[in-house]
Amino acid sequence: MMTPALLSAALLLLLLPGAPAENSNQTPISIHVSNSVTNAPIQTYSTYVVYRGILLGAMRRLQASNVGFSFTYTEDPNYGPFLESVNGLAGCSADRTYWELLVNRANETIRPDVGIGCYIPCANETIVLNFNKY
Ligand code: B12
Repeated sequence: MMTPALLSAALLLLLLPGAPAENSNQTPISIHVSNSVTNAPIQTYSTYVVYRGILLGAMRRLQASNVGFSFTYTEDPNYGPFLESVNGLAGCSADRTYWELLVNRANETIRPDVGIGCYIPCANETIVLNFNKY
């Protein structure tokens, strides 16, 4: 049984602003668009995923906000969405180019083993969409 003092403390915690990110349902992330083929300047965007939301959701939201970010994808029958183009530049099998998905977190860069439809970003991660060769 909770004492009245404990009960009011618990209620106060629930009402306090700045509740944990999980409750606010917006996990902030950055998206960087880079190009390892031409070394064009990196373009930087801010957006968010909802709690445990997929990267594709954040990319759709960013595109809809008209800040100059656009992308297209194709649907692979086995693996889902394959990122085809970003900001008007498309990967091309004849040139062996594609959009690589990288993630900068803390002091490391990882190359996720899933695509944009499966990757679930963590708070404050930088997602790097990098035009590259294979
Ligand atoms: C070759 C290959 C690639 C090539 C494909 C281009 C080409 N023309 O060869 C390139 C380098 C582009 C590539 C990229 C990526 N790949 Co890849 N790739 C493979 C690999 C080694 C062989 C695929 C293949 O040729 N199969 C034989 C052909 C006949 O079958 P297919 O159905 O036509 O193959 C197509 C699909 O596999 C598709 N494809 C390849 N990779 C991916 C990834 C995703 C997310 C999707 C939707 C489709 C897709 O491209 C192939 C050619 O058209 C497989 C592993 C394996 N051994 O199967 C991984 C694999 C499919 N790739 C994988 C991943 C994660 C990626 C990347 C997300 C890596 C990254 N972090 O950037 C990116 C995709 C980013 C994007 N743009 O959306 C994972 C997918 C797992 C999953 N459940 O999502 C696999 C299984 C490897 C792994 N890590 O386990 N990949």
